[in-house]
Amino acid sequence: MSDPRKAAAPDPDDFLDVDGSLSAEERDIRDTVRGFAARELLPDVADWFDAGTIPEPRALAKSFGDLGVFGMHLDGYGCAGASAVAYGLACRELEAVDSGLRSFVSVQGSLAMTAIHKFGSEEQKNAWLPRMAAGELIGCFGLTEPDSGSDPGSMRTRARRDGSDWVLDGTKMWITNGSIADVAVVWATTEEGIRGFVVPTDAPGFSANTVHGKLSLRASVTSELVLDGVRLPADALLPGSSGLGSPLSCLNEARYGIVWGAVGAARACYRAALDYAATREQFGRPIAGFQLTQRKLADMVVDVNQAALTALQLGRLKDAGRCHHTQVSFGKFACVAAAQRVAREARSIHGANGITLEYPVLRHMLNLETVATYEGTEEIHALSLGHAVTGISAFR
Ligand code: TGC
Ligand code: FAD
Repeated sequence: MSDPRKAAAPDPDDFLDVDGSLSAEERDIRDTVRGFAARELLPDVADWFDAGTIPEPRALAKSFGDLGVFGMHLDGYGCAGASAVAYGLACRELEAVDSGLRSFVSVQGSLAMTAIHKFGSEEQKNAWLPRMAAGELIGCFGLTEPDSGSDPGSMRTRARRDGSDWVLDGTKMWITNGSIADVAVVWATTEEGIRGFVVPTDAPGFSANTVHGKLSLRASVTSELVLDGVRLPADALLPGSSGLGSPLSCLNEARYGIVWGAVGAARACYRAALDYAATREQFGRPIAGFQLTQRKLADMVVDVNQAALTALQLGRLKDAGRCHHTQVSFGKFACVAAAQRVAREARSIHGANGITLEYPVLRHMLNLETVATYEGTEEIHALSLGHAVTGISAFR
């Protein structure tokens, strides 16, 4: 038995040495994305959040493409074919900067590209995926509608056949990257149930309106998509898509990335709070020396590390082909809630400074409101877990 007194003191930034079990290749990917994020994203992200937009989304897409993170977990068609853990690490490092930036990558790779990769024809895959992986084309994923959020099965967007064409009518809402996208993967009801369509955004009848006034995920473009008699050739249909399970299976991929991303946001808030507590003095000493502050830091380091362990375990299960979608729900439910607690405590440790953009904590806290809402709200994932453990569905 090893002697715990001789073990090295834990690193406050990785208390349980979760990253110690990463392979050399996984560590390389982590360090590459972390370095990119520190150089290319962190210096500007507060300004982007303040402005409520990403000023040069095409340049950003190209940089993400060059970095190799778009669809990095997919095989072939210009994608990196990386492991689930490697993809998770990339999400973690991006979301440590801002949830909106991880979202850019999730929507492109885990949603739009995954839908084409899973359900597309060879022609569709060759036409879209290499250029999306390279960041030359931006994709979005339209599932949610104004009246169908948690219950996407109630969607009203319809696709009807007209000769060999398809004609799409409906409205999608809250669509990330909608108004900067070249291609939209749109889910619609047909006579055969829900199917997916690849819609070039320059198709006549397609328009996108940017949502303004968001107080969360401000460094991200969110849009309404309007489909007004959009006529598409027969080959716009994703031939392998069939039923609500098709879009939901794409969501699993994005939710998995969010599990890791939440760890990144939590870690960034915890680190900011540690730094601030060590230097901010009140009553003649650093606030880190007060018992109440230490309790907050203890809660935070536990939340960050438990969330990191959950993410890694899900990644290992996924790489072994054994990750069930309700286990992804477990991760989204647990890790996003942990990140919200950490962000809230970090904000309180920062006092008044914590409400400014000079520190990252309120920005993360506000972003996490979106992260807890999209890709299945906290309640939906609680019900998914409840269903899994009881066998009784309580959704309706
Ligand atoms: P239900 O009858 O339970 O399921 C219909 C079919 O789908 C299967 N299924 C799944 N398959 C794969 N993965 C999953 N996670 C699945 N969940 C269910 C299910 O087995 C069934 O298959 P079959 O063969 O029997 O037909 O459907 P329901 O209508 O009762 O709804 C279930 C519920 C509530 C869990 C689902 O609708 C849901 O997940 N709602 C939340 C909606 C949501 O998450 N929307 C996200 C939109 S995209 C987004 O937010 C992008 S944010 C940007 C970013 O990611 O950064
Ligand atoms: P509702 O479904 O109306 O829920 C409102 C409240 O009711 C929630 O608290 C919910 O948990 C609760 N509730 C609903 N049903 C139940 C139930 N059965 N039991 C208990 N409580 C329940 N969608 C896309 O398709 N593509 C995107 O790219 C995308 N990006 C987004 C980006 C942002 C910034 C945001 C905010 C959202 C995005 N979404 C996207 C939409 C997102 O997926 C939905 O907001 C989410 O699914 C919830 O739907 P809703 O907002 O309509 O809330």
